[in-house]
Amino acid sequence: MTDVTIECIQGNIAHQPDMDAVVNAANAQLMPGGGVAGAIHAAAGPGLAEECRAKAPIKPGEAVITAAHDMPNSYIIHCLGPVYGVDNPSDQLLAGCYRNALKLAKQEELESVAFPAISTGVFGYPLEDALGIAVQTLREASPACPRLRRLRLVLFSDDDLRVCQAILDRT
Ligand code: AR6
Repeated sequence: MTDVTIECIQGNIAHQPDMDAVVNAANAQLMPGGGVAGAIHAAAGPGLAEECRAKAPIKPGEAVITAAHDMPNSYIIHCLGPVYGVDNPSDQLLAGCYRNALKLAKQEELESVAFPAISTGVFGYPLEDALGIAVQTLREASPACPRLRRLRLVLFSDDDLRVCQAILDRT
């Protein structure tokens, strides 16, 4: 048994000051973009893009970790989600993002990590399917991280939050 809690909230992934790390729904070049990547790079400042340059590119399903720069967290974990229906098998690549993010959390002995709904914006992954994979993968992988206590899924809208809460309640 694990005592890792998984919660979901409505909010902005760039404003989660009580978490050790936040996860970026990155692009392959780890550069500023729209959505989550735009919000995180804006909050972290230009030092983040500079650090990212040496770590890019990454492939769908992969994750890399950087400092959080001007953000109040200790780290940012950058995941490249699959473009739905283009990067295949999309479900396994999406699960890989969450699994690889937790491997980095284990390596850095993190206690808390906040995730956005990776791939469900520009990359087009249907929200309910993506969140089902997120919850299942986090539940499967978190027992291997002895220091981990809290996982948070940060949804951008109240509607998305309701979908996520229903998945957490029934699984
Ligand atoms: N906080 C929490 N969730 C957010 C935020 C935020 N600040 N902004 C958007 N979302 P996306 P992807 C939600 O497009 O699909 C970027 O341009 C959003 O409603 O950020 O993995 C990158 O540069 C959606 O549910 O990520 C890449 O090129 C989810 O977060 C590409 O988009 C993910 O939306 C990555 O696409």
